[in-house]
Amino acid sequence: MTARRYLFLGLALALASPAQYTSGPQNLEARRWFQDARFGLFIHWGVYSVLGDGEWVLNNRKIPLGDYEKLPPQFNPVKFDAAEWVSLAKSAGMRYITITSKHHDGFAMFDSKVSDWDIADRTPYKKDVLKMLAEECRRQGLKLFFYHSHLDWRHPDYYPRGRTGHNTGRPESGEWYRYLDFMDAQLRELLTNYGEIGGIWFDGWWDRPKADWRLEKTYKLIHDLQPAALIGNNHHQAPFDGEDFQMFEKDLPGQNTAGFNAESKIGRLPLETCETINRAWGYNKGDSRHKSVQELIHYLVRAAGHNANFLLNVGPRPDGAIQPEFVERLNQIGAWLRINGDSIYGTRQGPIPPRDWGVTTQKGKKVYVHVLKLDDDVLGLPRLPSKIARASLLNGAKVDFNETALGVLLKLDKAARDPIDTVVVLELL
Ligand code: H79
Repeated sequence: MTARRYLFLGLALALASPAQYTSGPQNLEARRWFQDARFGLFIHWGVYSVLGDGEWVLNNRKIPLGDYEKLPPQFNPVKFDAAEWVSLAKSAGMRYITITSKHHDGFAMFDSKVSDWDIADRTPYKKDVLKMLAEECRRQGLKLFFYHSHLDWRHPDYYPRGRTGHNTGRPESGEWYRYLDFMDAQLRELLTNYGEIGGIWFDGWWDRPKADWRLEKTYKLIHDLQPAALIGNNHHQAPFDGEDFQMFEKDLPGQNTAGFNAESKIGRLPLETCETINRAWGYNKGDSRHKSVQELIHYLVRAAGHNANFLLNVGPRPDGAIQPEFVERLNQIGAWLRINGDSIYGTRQGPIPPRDWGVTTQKGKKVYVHVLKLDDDVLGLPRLPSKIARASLLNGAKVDFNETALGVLLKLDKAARDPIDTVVVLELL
């Protein structure tokens, strides 16, 4: 092609394609904050919690909507204490909370004026729990994000239906764009009435991957209302235009053990991975397979080594209490972070990519080598970008090392190692 033709093609493309999203300084600053934060609390809480069988119960048990509508009158979380939840997150070392404003059942956990399918109108509790949490987060210095489901198993205008939510007894009709208007109206409420919000964590796009979700309009609404709010969408694809972070469900970036992430190409945005403590997101009373503290810390450390945040989930009970198995684990992770936090907060992925033995993180000239698994008393590393000035454990104890043209050997005697994570600090020249 001639240069003129290229120019013409370029012009045509520029005119045909909508303006690309460019994030402004407040948003870029919020992204840096987000990456530095590294650890957040995910909360799945809704009227489904009453049944204690996870957040998918409406769909899984094929409950007719008329029956499901009997749940809100039973949802009365008299033990809910926003200060207690936020303190728990804080003592776990978490820097933000992401809570379900609306899950796939469509129930708004806030006082929505555009629907009566919400906590204020349908439950004896009546209070707006998101408002209480937003105020408490501000008081205690945590950021609050909202998980918001695109997918809606109850709204009559969520039509044509997607892959799920077919057995709730809705008429087979509806106005798709009216549904999108409704969703935008609720998002406007969430970004207007709760002060500064960390961002929106979308889910459920995958229910109708071919639908016109009008994301551009929705994303613009959010960014116009709050330029610093970060948008992420759990669509399991490479990031779309207008998004500010990329998340991975139940997998580290690049992995696909849970089967959701076959198409999740890693983009250039800040990354986050989310995981449950037992197997359920929403409260599941029969699920007692809780991951150990060590497993959860390893997940946090490996996430940081993949340059990703870790969003760890709890599903509170319908009465507002968080079960002791969760509380215990969160407190123990917090105790670990109070000692080892320098190697996690404010770091980015280190110079050596994730390995079987562990990962590296980095902050300035400090490389943190997280040794999670080691059979011998020495660990061999490939050459680093510059020479090592000093090697020590986080508590200051010296670590012997041998640096050659081939790489670095660290001497890590069993007695000096930590059963969870031996963190070696390499200060580079
Ligand atoms: O909120 C939690 C879950 O309820 C939600 N995301 C987390 C954070 C979630 N929804 N769905 N899933 C997780 C997994 C869904 C899997 C399937 Fe499908 C939906 C299997 C079949 C329909 C998506 C669409 C995967 C295949 C097709």
